[in-house]
Amino acid sequence: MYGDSDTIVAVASAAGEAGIGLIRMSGSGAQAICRRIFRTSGGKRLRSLESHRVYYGRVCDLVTGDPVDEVLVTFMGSPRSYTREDVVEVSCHGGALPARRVLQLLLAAGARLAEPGEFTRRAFINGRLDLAQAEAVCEIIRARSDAALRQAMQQLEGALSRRIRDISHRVQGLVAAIEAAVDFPEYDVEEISRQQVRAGVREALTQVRALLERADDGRVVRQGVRVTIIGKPNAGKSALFNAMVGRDRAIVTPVPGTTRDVIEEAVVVGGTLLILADTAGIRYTEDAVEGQGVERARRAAEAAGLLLAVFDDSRPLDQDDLAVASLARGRVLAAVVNKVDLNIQAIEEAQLREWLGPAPLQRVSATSGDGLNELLGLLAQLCARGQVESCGPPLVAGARHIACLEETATALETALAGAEAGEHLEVLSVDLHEAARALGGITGESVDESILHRIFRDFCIGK
Ligand SMILES: Nc1nc2c(ncn2[C@@H]2O[C@H](COP(=O)(O)OP(=O)(O)O)[C@@H](O)[C@H]2O)c(=O)[nH]1
Ligand SMILES: [Mg+2]
Repeated sequence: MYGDSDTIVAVASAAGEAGIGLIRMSGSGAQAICRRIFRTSGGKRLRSLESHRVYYGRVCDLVTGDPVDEVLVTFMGSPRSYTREDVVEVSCHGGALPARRVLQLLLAAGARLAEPGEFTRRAFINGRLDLAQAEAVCEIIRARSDAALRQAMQQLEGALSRRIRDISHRVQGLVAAIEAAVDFPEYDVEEISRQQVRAGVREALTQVRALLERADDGRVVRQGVRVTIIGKPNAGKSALFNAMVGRDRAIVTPVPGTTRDVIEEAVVVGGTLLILADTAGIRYTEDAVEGQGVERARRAAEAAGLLLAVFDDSRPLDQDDLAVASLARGRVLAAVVNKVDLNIQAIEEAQLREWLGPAPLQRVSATSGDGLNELLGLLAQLCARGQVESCGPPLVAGARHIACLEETATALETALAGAEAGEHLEVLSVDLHEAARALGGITGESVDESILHRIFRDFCIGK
């Protein structure tokens, strides 16, 4: 179908001052439109562009012919391009104006402004990427840690798609076997088929469940884990937060109740993105402003995937510590005994362990840095165990895949229960068709326009 679409154009580089600006154009008219505004360094118009060649020259005004910017033009002829259509990329000088001027000229010369994600959408429509791969493009752009980038790259290279197709082939094989049995009942293959179906469905179900388990880890990798630091006033929460973030982001003071709002920073630990949140101290208070801070700390603790409960080793445990411990108990957490540099050892650790249950405990000094690396290592371990929940609303991609996989699992479970209950093969076939359809939603073989619209609307323009 590529070849007769209209020609879209957009600025693909980020706005603002930069070395280079990139304008991208795709569609059957890309070459002709580009030639209208491009002149070689000798001032000539080109009669045609050769595929996969770079041309040096100028972009000139359509009406006056005045030079607008010095550029490099790359032409990638269909189907050897990102969209499989003819693609032209114009590299101009960076900064706010040049790219915008080139864009305006290309629009005036006959291109249309691309919608967000429209290039990738065309790559999908033209069969260059499947839907899971197209979504990976968006995730690569958004990746905030090495682990997230690696995962998105694997998805782009088709790791997820291959697994899905594998399962899909298995399910379709079962459907075919059932249809054969139903079409040739005289061969009495019914019983054999039923066993074959049971075994096949079980294997497919195992594969789907394995993917679902990994999907949760994937969510953690992509979106990071919210780690909330709680503790009574002056336990050293802000000092610890700063030490972990590596600079003085939160205000540290000897006056209790200084941190009244929740402060957040992202750090990458062991390849996982942690969203660290510093909170106000937890204690009973009559100060209205500080009271609000305490309330917010409680809410931040509730939203956390992992809690860091900080206790001050220079003071004996008290009622405020008990309040902190009860908030933390039963959650995924690391207990931190802080200010070990003072060597006061006022905390009775047995008591603390009793309050907290089986949480790991790490002794640190936020000011000297003692024990900090061990603490980070501990956090990385806790995240890697996969018990922690990721933060934030799940990205469309991840959530969509999980929903499709869950639908698949449900359909397979129904088929399996049916097979075990001696249900007619035709009935099982309906469930298997449903499973195959749900799987196809991930790779985009069976997906409707509204879903495509939702996916690509979240892309940036020019991608
Ligand atoms: N000696 C020592 N002092 C600390 C340590 N951590 C924090 N402090 C001090 O304890 C006080 C309270 O720290 P801050 O981080 O503001 O506590 P928050 O109320 O829990 O945020 C400040 O005076 C810090 O300098 C530590 O590890 N060792
Ligand atoms: Mg503080």
